Amino acid sequence: MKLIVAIVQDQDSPSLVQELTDKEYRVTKLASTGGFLKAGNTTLLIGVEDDGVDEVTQIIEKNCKTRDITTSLLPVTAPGDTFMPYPMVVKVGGASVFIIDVEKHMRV
Ligand code: 2BA
Repeated sequence: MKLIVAIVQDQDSPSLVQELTDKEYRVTKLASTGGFLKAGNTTLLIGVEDDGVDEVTQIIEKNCKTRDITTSLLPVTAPGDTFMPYPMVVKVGGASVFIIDVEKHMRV
């Protein structure tokens, strides 16, 4: 068994969770925050038998789009020791996915 941890954009999570649950995968959805942009994102925990990993990763790929996000969170030093917000475009997504071996899974 594997635990798939997928960090996705909030906009992509409804369709992704819907398709996973329609296909009878079990999903837990957590509200999370990215360390870099400090913006909300969604972390999904998906426990899956080994033979389901490929299908789940395909479903994640299908539902998660790459987007350009403009952030002004990064201050740069300007002459005179003042800080100015500096707009910066970063590409976010589709998804950051970690696939972890599960030693044991119990439902008690
Ligand atoms: P954030 O940390 O808010 O990062 C948002 C996006 O900002 C990243 O998109 C990436 O394009 C950019 N970025 C992040 N750190 C950067 C840096 N040090 N310098 C320049 N640009 C940087 P994604 O790579 O698609 O990541 C989306 C979200 O997935 C991240 O939000 C974070 O919550 C999570 N994530 C990504 N990689 C991770 C990892 N190795 N471990 C834990 N969480 C991760």
